[in-house]
Amino acid sequence: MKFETEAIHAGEEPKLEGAGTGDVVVPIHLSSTFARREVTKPTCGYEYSRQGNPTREALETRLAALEGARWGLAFSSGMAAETTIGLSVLEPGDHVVAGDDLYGGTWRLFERVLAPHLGVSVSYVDATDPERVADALTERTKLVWLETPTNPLMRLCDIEAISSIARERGVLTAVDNTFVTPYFQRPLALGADVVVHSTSKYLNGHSDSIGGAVMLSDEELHKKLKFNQNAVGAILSPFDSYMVLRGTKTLAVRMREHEKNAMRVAEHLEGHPGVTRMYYPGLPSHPQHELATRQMFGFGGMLSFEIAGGLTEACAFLENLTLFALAESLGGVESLTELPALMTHASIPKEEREKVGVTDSLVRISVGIENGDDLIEDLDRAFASLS
Ligand code: P1T
Repeated sequence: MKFETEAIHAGEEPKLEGAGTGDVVVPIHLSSTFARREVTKPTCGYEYSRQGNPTREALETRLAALEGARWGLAFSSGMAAETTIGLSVLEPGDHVVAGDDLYGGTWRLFERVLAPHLGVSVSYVDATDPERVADALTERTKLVWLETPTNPLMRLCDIEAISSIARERGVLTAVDNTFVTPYFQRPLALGADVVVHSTSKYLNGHSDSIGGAVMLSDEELHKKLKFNQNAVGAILSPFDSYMVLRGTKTLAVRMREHEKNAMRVAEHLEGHPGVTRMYYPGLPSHPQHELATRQMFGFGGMLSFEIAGGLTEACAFLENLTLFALAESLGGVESLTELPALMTHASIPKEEREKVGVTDSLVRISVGIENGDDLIEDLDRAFASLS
């Protein structure tokens, strides 16, 4: 089946046999526990909702289908998904190679939690160059962690090249596919071992649920993740599972509209006197535009730019927008904008983030699916108010 069809049907086929009720939409199974006839085995396959829940399982089937994975697991947040991967793959003394442009919360998890409490070390490298990843691998490296496109600088990592380097050395590659979703990029088909998502973003798509997901095809690793997810309790609730199931049904149409508007906004901003640098992989001027056309089926709805001036101009611009909400997060139908340096990436020390290019004048936009004319008008008005 094609993507649009899987997005609507996978995991949600009506059950007309046996005790099935023919629901076209999977019900929200709120029961926290499940009765059984015999002490030694669960009669209907479920024991307790932390361990397994029918609504969550429907979502997990859907998510696996969309990423071309054998298994999906739905977590209480993107960070819960990342934490569970860390706990399942890493042991004290292990080493991680991570891209140097990452969501601030991921950096915080590595530096403030996994490094001090699990005793692992993390090297951050410019993963736009696969050779730098190769050079950073050591005998103790267990995991390569990539975001592509990166948050917030929209840089790309060559998933195929990096996964193949890592695999040769017996190292797992995990790709955070939150920014473009499986509609535009399928990391597992390019050789990655694990895909991670914040479903709080495009997969749910309506800025009204926090969740995370992991998709993978390795049986051993799936077992470990499932065990650890249950052990630490990092599960998505039945209600949120339903929300993400509902959201994924329109993922394809939403992503097409996000991209159409993002391209329009990117082209408009690229020539704007108030903008000194644009970051959108769909623009031919993006240094990795060729990789973008090869690795992705589209360019997504996220973009960043450097505003002329500095922090003062950036803050004034953001505060003068009326249609774009000034808010963290991304991937909802409504346009959002933010200042990574002081918002989503504030947990990274200033010197670290500036080394990578996350400056005080970097503005990030999650382009929504409103009418493009209205978006351009709002941006132009906010620029005009600066002069
Ligand atoms: O917020 P949560 O669902 O826990 O997901 C964390 C996360 C993981 N990976 C990426 C690439 C992300 O962007 C995020 C969350 N990011 C934001 C809230 C943000 O505004 O960038």
